[in-house]
Amino acid sequence: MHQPSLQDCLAFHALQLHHRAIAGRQMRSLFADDPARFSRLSLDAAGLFLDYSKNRIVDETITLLCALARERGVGAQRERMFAGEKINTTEERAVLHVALRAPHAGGADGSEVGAQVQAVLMRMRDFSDRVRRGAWLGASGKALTSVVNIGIGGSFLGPKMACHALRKQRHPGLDFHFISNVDASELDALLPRLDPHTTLFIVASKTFSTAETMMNAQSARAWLVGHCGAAAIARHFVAVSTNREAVTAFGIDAANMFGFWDWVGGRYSVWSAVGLPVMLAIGADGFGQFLAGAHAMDTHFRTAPLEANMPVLLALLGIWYRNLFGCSTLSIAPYWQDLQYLPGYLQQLDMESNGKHVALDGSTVTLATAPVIWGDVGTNGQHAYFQLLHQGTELVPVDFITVLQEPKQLGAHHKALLANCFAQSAALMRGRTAGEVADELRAQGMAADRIAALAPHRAFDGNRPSNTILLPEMTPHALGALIALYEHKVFVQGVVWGINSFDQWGVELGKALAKDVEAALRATAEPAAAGQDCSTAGLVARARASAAPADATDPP
Ligand code: G6Q
Repeated sequence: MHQPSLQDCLAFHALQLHHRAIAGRQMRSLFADDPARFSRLSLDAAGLFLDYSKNRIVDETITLLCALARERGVGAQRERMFAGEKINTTEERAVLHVALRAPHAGGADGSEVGAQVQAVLMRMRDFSDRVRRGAWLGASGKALTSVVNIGIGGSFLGPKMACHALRKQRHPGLDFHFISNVDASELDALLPRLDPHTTLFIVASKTFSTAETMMNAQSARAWLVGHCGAAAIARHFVAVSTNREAVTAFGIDAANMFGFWDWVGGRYSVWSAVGLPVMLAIGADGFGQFLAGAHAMDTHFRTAPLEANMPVLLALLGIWYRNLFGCSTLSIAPYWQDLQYLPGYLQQLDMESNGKHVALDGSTVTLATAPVIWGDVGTNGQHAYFQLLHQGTELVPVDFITVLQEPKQLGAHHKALLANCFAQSAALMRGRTAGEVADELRAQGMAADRIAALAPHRAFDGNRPSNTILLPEMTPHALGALIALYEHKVFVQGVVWGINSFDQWGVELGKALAKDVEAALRATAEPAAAGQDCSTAGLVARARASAAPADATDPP
C-alpha cells in the first residue's frame, strides 16, 4: 500500500508556512493578549485534565494539525484497529489491546475475542483472590507473602510501573519484586531475602523463550527446588504466556498458566494476564477499575472530534515539535514519586513503537519519527538536568504529570510539590528577560558594570513548551486512563508518520548476535573468530582470559 510521504502532504506544506509565520511568537505575549487561552486550550477526558496552553501554537495551528491528521487517515486507521484488522502488517497481526479493557458483552470487534478475554480474567480473579485471602497455600502449607515477577520488556515495565504507582492500595500482606535483568546481581540480591515457603514466582513471557527471562526462571526454580523439592513448583510457580507447550516443558502445569494472544503486543500487554501482579496487588476489583479507566479513554479517543481529542492533540503537538521545530527529545516529568517508573514505561511504549525509519510500504521515511523519550520525577530533575531545559541550546518539550489529591500523610509536602510543578512550566514558558534581571539586581544595589556582566547569564529566553496533565487522584481508573492516553498518542503519531507502530524488528539483530557471542564466551576450546569483527573478538578474548572456571551453578 503506497502512501504519499508526509512531506508531500498538502496539510504538511500548510503547516510549514504557518510554522514560519508563528515560530517567533512569544508565548508570554500570547498569554498576555488572551486571558481565555487556558480555558480554550485545555480539556477533560476520561477523568484526566490536559492543559496544552503553554505550547507555541495559536488556534490556527490546531486547525492545521487536525487537517494533517485527516489527510493521513487517522480516523480510518483508528477504526481498523478497533475492528481487529491486521494493521500490524509485518507480523500479520491484529492490534487489539483495546479489547482487553472493553467491558463484558464482547470484544472490541464483537467476536469471540471478548469471551476469551473474560475467561482469562475470571481465572486471574479466582487465583488472585485465593492468594490475597491466604487460601492459596505454598507446598509447606503456608500462605504466600512475596510475589516475584520474572519477565523483561513488555512483560516487566508495565506491571512494575503500575504496582508502584498504586503502591498505597496494595495488599498489606504481600510484597512485590520484579526481576528482569540477566545480570545475576538482581536475583542474587533478592533470593536471600525471600522465604521459599511463602514465595510465588510469576514467569511472564509472551513467547516463553526470551533468554533473560528463561535464565532467571531457571535459577529461581533451582533455588526453590533446592529448598522445598521439585513437587513445590506447582504451588510456587505460575506462568503468563501465549506458549503453552514451552510453559509445560519448563515444568509449570498448564492449569497454572494464564494465557494471552498474539494480538497483544508486549508493550501493550499490562491489560492482559501480564497484569497479574497488578491484580494481586490491588485486587480484581481494582484491576477492573484500571481496565475501566483505559476503556473510558478508548471511548473518548474513538468518539471525540479530533480538535477535542486528548490523545490526538498530544500526538499532533508532538509532531509539531518533532517535524516543524526539529525537537529530538521529549521529557516526561511526573511530579508524583509513585510514578517514578512511568518515564521508563513510556520510553518503551513510544520508542519501540515509533522508533522506525521505514514506512509501511517499505520506503524510507523522509522526515523524523519518534523523539527520544526520557525523564525522571520532579522535583529531583529540577536540581539536575532542568538547567538544560531552561537555558540549554536544545528545545525540549516537557510533559508534566501530577495528581491533585493531597495524600493522607505529610499533606503539607503536596502543596510544595504542586507549586514546583506549576512553577516550572510557567518559568519555561515565560522566561526572564535581561531587562527584568537588571531591574532586580539594581534594586539589590548591584553596580552597573556587574549587572551588565551577569544579566546575560541570569536571563531566560522562555518560550519553552510543555503540557500539564492532572490526575484527580492516583486511582487505578486514573492510571488506566493515563496509560491509554499515551498508547493512543503513539498510535496517532505512527499513523501520521506512516509507519508500523506495532512491530519491533530493531531489537532482533542484537538478540541473534548475543547467541553467537555467548557461545564463544562459553566454549571450552578457543573459539574461531569467524564472522566476528576484531573489536567483538578482542572483547570476547579479554572476557575469556579473565573468566572464573565454570562452577556447578552455571547453566550448561
Ligand atoms: C514489547 C517487546 C519486548 C518484549 C520482551 C519480552 O513490545 O516485544 O519488550 O515484551 O522482549 O518478550 P516476552 O514476553 O516474549 O518474553
